[in-house]
Amino acid sequence: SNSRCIMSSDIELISFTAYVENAENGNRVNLVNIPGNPEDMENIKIDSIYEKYPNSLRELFQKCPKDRFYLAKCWANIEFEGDPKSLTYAVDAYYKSMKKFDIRVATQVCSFGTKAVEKIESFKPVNYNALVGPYTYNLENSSMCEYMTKFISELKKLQFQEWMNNVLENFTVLQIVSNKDTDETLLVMCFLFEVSEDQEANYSVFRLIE
Ligand code: G9O
Repeated sequence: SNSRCIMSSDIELISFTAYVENAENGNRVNLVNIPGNPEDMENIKIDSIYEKYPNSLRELFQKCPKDRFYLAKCWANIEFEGDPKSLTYAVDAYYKSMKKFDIRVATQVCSFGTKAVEKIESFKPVNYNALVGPYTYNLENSSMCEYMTKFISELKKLQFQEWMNNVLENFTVLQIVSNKDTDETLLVMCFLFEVSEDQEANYSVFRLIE
């Protein structure tokens, strides 16, 4: 499809945000913020990114409809401050579908192309009793695991952005949304990261093609 939305024929991303909140003053800083309808979207060959992800990505692409694979290159804003004890790291992601199902969201953090940690969450459609869609699926305030929070705080200690970006070359995130009952893959998001130079989270989104 020519749509500029991060979507498949089964489900659509409304937004994806990773953020840090400071309990002392209520400040919230977005590390990463991706809208479901980015301003621009180009195609990129999925072959060019396989090495950064587990082999499961190649297997998924081979067996699934090709309309559901996306790459988000993120320039993360890590210019947040605060006592580590009062910082909480979390993710919000919202999805929308005309179809009604329970979804499973598997978020894998990968190091050198190998899965390091994985979080699996399930969501029911909101407006469960509505006879017609759309239905929304709300992954909200999902705390990041210790692996991620340590990774980000260690990254921040590096003296130069170039060093941070060198570390981030070997760090990726893979998020797979599937139908919880049938296991059908609904949407796949591959994330790559650099650090932002202007205290603002930026992104480019690509459609992944054969
Ligand atoms: C500079 C790097 C910024 C990274 C931003 C984080 C992106 C969102 C990934 C969150 C995944 C968390 C999964 C988890 O907690 N797994 O256990």
